[in-house]
Amino acid sequence: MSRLVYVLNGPNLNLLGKRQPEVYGHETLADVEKACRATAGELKLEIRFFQSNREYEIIDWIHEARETAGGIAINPGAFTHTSVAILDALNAFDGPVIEVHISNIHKREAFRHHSYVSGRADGVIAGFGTQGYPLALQRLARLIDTAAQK
Ligand code: CA2
Repeated sequence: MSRLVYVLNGPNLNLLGKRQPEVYGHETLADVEKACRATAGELKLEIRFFQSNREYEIIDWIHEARETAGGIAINPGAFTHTSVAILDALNAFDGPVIEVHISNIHKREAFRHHSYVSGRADGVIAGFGTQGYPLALQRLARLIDTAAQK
């Protein structure tokens, strides 16, 4: 299985570290990408790191990942709670998928408690702050290694 992992980020995550630090912390998305690249290096993973405010772009990256990648880490942002289209795209991806949320969505408003993406994700990380991203990569590396041994 490919050791390429897509790290996908949904709408408004480009504002990370710039607004609402009480909810999402002080780290920017560039900081998150840097941390992911460091962890990926340790795990011998290659990563492609993307953010978009457009649902179709996230779907297109998932389709691209079908051809190239061994795993996906995804923070779908608010599309988590609305997007059957992203769920459908993930259902067409064969490798492991880890869903990441910076905040603990279960401690927040009721409309954030349901995730369409969780219907496909092999694991969900929520409320670990931006530390959740490197943790997701650790889990993906383990799942990719295990699949390679079979
Ligand atoms: O906790 C998460 O990671 C979320 O996926 C973030 C989404 C939210 O809609 C989900 O319910 C939970 C929102 C991302 C917006 O990020 C911002 C960051 C800084 C300032 C404003 C928005």
